Amino acid sequence: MKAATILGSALLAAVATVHGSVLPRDDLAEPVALSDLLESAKSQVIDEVTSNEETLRRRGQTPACTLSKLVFRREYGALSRKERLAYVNAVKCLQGLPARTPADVAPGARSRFDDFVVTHLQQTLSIHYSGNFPAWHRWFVYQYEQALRNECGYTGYQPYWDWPKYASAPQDSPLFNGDEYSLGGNGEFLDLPGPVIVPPPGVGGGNIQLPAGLGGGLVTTGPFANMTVNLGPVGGLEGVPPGPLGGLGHNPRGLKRNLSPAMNTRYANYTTVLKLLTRPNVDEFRLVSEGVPYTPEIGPHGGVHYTIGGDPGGDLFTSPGDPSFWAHHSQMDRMWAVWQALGSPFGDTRYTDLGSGNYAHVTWANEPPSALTQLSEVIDMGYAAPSTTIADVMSTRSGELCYFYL
Ligand SMILES: *[C@@H]1O[C@H](CO)[C@@H](O)[C@H](O)[C@H]1NC(C)=O
Ligand SMILES: *[C@@H]1O[C@H](CO)[C@@H](O)[C@H](O)[C@H]1NC(C)=O
Ligand SMILES: [Cu+2]
Repeated sequence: MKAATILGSALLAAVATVHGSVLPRDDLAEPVALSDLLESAKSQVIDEVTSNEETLRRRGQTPACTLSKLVFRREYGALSRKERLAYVNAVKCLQGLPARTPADVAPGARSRFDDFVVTHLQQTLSIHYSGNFPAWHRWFVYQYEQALRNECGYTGYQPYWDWPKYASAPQDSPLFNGDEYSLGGNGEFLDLPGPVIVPPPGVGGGNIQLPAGLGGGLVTTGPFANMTVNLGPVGGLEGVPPGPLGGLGHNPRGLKRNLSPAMNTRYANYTTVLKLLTRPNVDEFRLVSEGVPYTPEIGPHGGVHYTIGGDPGGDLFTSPGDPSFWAHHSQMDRMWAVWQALGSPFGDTRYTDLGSGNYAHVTWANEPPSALTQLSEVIDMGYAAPSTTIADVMSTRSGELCYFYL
């Protein structure tokens, strides 16, 4: 049976599950429909790469992405201890390499790791709630993975954080349990009230009260205990004063986290993921993924950023300065890549359509009103890495890219 056929029926079954109110009774138990969708997406991608390869070879051309070159990013907990340690050591290596960002651009940038933080920080207001958001972050994560591999000898791929898997206790997950194979533990428990999100200046909306986390203080366990954060914060959480030079100055301080099962459960459970993957078009996909502007419905994107919380994790601008950012955004990219693959039996518009809703423009939630984002738009990596265009990264099997997710 062709994967497309299997896919079609699995997708219809999953949609029927969602619309027929037979939703999973427990948001924390993996629904069968979800594993069907994930399997279908994978078969679809393998079919696509195979047939594309055959077509090109018949024309005497050499395909860039072939089945033997296709690599799979894996869930953090699915990596062996040795693999997790190799990843952690590569991140530490990047934090030890000299920055390429000139000191007059960002005196706070002290490492190659910081180069990526600067690139994100400088563009925050044009790469979130905008048409380039998914593609921009796809290339950002890919280039970080490339830096780990090419500059730090890492031989694996960027692992992802399967949000719902650990939703009831992220602090006990392989990512955050604080053992030597984790990305460091939670911050010390400070018994703080729930954090309050403050929208960036010039952007609409009021403050949003979030549920309390289980930490708030310095990370004291695992490989990133006592890690120094150099850049930011810019602002974003009430009561966290901004750093010098709009966050680009040197502001050394310890990494803080505020891991929150309440946030994770509320914003990124299995129901959320199933809902996300069954959205019929990109505008609806984005509204689930990033939430409804200026409401407490902040979607799994924001929900998981504030599941990490703390400093710089709770700062929209400087969040890539927490090493767990990359596993979160790898999962963001996984959701997009899987959703794209699930559209194939109905045509391939998911690889070209940037939508037309509020999140499809060049400004943050189309405020002030602006043009629709174009596929030809450049994705600027600043001093961190080479730039590209949105069109080049619309598929994880196009241009330089040749990966998918297990
Ligand atoms: C972190 O720093 C504190 C205080 O400087 C020190 O007591 C502790 O041993 C350090 N922990 C690690 C894991 O390096
Ligand atoms: C699970 O996620 C859905 C959609 O994001 C949300 O409406 C629901 O309240 C969440 N469940 C729990 C137990 O928080
Ligand atoms: Cu971002």
